Amino acid sequence: MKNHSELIKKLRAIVGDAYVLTHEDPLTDLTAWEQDWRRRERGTALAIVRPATTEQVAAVIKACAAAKTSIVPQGGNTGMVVGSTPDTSGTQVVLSLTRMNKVRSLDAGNLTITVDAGCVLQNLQEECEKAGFLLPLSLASEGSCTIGGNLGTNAGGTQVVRYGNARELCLGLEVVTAQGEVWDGLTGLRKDNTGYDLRHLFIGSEGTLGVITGATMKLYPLPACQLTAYAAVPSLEAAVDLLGMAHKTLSAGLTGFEVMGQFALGLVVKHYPQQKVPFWQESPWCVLLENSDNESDTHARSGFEKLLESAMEKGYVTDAVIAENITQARALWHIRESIPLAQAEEGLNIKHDISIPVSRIPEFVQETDALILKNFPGAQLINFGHLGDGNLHYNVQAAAGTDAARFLMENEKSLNTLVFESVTRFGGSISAEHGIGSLKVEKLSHHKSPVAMDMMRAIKKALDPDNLMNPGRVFRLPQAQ
Ligand code: FAD
Ligand code: 2HG
Ligand code: ZN
Repeated sequence: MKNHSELIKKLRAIVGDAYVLTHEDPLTDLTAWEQDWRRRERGTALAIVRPATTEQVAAVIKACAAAKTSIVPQGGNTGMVVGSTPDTSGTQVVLSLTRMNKVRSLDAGNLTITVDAGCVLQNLQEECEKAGFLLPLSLASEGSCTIGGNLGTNAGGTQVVRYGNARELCLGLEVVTAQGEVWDGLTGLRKDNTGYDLRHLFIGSEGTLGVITGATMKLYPLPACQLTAYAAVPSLEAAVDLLGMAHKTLSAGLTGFEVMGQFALGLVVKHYPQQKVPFWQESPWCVLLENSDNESDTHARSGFEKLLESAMEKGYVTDAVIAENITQARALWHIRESIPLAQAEEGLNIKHDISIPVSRIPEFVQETDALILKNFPGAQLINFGHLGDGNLHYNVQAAAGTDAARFLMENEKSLNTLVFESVTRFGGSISAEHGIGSLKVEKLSHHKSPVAMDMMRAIKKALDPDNLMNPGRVFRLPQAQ
């Protein structure tokens, strides 16, 4: 048994008593740090440690490394795959970055912003907008997720079709290594071919290689207008055809293209009846489009009108609305963003965050839906997501009126196998944007080549030989004693 009290004493000396929370005081509620967003698992931490500076992070990691105590980096704790909460051993330190929430600098000429990793995404978007810039990373959890978590998971969201995911928006990182050394890679350079690009190792590594403490992100000029349209489409094939047409008509103006299945929209109507959801009863699928225009609202509107008229002539769209103003646009986006929340209200569910080449999505869905319904009669399919970049949230819920917890216990493994095998047959990925966390660890090695797995393990061993950084996430390795 390790002497944890010595370590706790050291941690308190580094960050201050108020910023080390433990179970010693039975009145301290650690749920916010120990329970994952989806309520899939509840862990028990040795301590929650909340540093305020990079130097404090480095000192905390050094102290933990010396005590061979593992660390779970945590941002907003909005992750979908149980990657940011401790296990049940009571021996892990949760390193929460949320006190590190300062903008360090904004370089208008270089179109970059350099920030602390604990900055909440929405606060950053707002800061950038005030300065006349767009930070084009947007997800429904933006009110609480952090830029460190976004980079740790290589988050996607709703603007990937135009701007790429978090990786593509990041020009530099500051990282504290597993040994407690600080790597300052906050260059802001768009070109730098001086050997391996270490930034890309840490992005998407889910806290398993080191702790991101700062980041330099790309900015874009604010568009003159961001217009939203919402369309009913008769099939997924038609949605894909509409996407192709939207690329041609709007070109780089196409900054969002989301798809929503009827059952998913029905959940929003059920749990948030105050929301007006257009066309959902008449159409099996609806699509949300965003057109960002550098000229004017009139120009953006005429682009959308041209697109939707042609799409209706071709039969790709059966009905459509273009938001008249910002309030209407927000209401339409709110429908889309409410789907995960409505699903959470509905209860436990199985999530598949998958990507498939866009052209093959309709065939994938048709084939996989049929297989699921054959093998799990009555299962309910909640299908929605970022069709513009080939990412579906292909979720499954227990049959109506049945026990969701029991359905998960009895079927989750075999259902995942069925879906992931189908994903692999269609040349897709079993995790498009949420990561592997704990929930997909067992599956990863079945869907990545042994060569790729060996290289990943070698990188992990080289950077974190004692396996102290978020152990058990992405893959399982023997734990240091
Ligand atoms: P956390 O949940 O705290 O952590 C996530 C992972 O990153 C963990 O493995 C953690 O150890 C690691 N990590 C956290 N901070 C650091 C750091 N500083 N250094 C190193 N590793 C770190 N995701 C998408 O990609 N697209 C979406 O559209 C999307 N929509 C969502 C909608 C809702 C309603 C919710 C609840 C979640 C959604 N997510 C989405 C998932 C989640 O919000 C993202 O994964 C987000 O990037 C996580 O950020 P976070 O700060 O909450 O990270
Ligand atoms: C989204 O796109 C998120 O809304 C969550 O990635 C997806 O709940 C989900 O399955
Ligand atoms: Zn998503």
